[in-house]
Amino acid sequence: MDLQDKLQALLKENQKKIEETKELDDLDKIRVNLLGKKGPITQVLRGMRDLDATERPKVGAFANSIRDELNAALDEQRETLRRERVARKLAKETVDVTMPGTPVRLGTPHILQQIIDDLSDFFLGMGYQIVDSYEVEQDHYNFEMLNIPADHPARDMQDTFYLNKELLMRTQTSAAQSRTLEKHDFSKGPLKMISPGRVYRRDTDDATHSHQFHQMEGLVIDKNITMADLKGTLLAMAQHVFGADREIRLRPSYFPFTEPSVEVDVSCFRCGGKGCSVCKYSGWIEVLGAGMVHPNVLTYAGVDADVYGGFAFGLGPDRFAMLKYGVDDIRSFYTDDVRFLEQFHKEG
Ligand code: FA5
Repeated sequence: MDLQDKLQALLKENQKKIEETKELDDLDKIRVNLLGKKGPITQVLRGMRDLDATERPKVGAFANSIRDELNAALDEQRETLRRERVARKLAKETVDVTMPGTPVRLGTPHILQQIIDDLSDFFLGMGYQIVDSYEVEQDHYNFEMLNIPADHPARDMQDTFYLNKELLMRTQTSAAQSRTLEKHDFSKGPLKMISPGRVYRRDTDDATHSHQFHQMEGLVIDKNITMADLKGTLLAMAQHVFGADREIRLRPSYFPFTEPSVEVDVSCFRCGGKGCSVCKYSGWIEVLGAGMVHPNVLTYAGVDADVYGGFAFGLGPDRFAMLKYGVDDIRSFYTDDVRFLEQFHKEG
């Protein structure tokens, strides 16, 4: 067999092999074996040394055309295999839009937010407006305007984080009182507001204290508001949150911005007032501070204290949630353990 026949046979045999190759990797191997330095074409071309000088260019040109044909066959098969591979991948990744989806686990509002939302709904229903106030507050509104001057001992119980001499993290939502009073136009009607939000104190964290917690302020100012209005409002609120059979009692207390001031207890919802571990066997649970707004607070805010008066209260949603759901550590609300929070899943 002369060289040309050998090359022709090589082409035939390999064209078939290339067409039958199913994997791109195998195709690469064939290319290297066939056209590489040690491949059969190179071997055949080495044989050209023995040819006549006149024959060499002819055989050389023929060898090149064979190599080109083999390259073309390789390229074509590569393209075919690549297309097949893409088609296979696409077929595998086809999305069946009729399949049911993977259910997404829905979250739920934080239990403290649920308590705040529920109380807000309750007070909205009684005609209160909801006021959002500053967490970074001026000493002026957090203390001075509430009848707590710089040297007042009541400040000791509410030490906080100071940003500078005048700015602090508010210690009580009562700071929202004067800001709202200053702006309120009494010719348009009474002021009835609640103001929920975070407050901060330099308290040491323990089971019942947190350095940041929530409060909800309530303030009602009009003509002829009496303590009976305060008591009626808080009784309705306590029955809404803790159950229709609840009673409340007021005990004398002291806040610089209310006079008289009271602590409000709710009859124990666990034992109904007989005495149990929840109410420490007293039948009552302390839930908030309140009182009739001190005339100084009204005067400082530019409201005529001889004409207007009213009541204020400040409650702690964290403590409400602890009591209502028997949570024994306030820190559970802030450590974001989903296993704890999921217990308060709210449907819808
Ligand atoms: C006040 O902060 C008054 N501003 C409340 C008030 C408003 C009285 C309007 C009169 C008129 P007190 O410091 O007691 O009061 O806090 C009120 C409530 O906040 C407490 O009953 C309690 O529920 C909650 N609280 C106080 N300190 C903490 C704390 N470290 N961690 C969690 N809750 C707290």
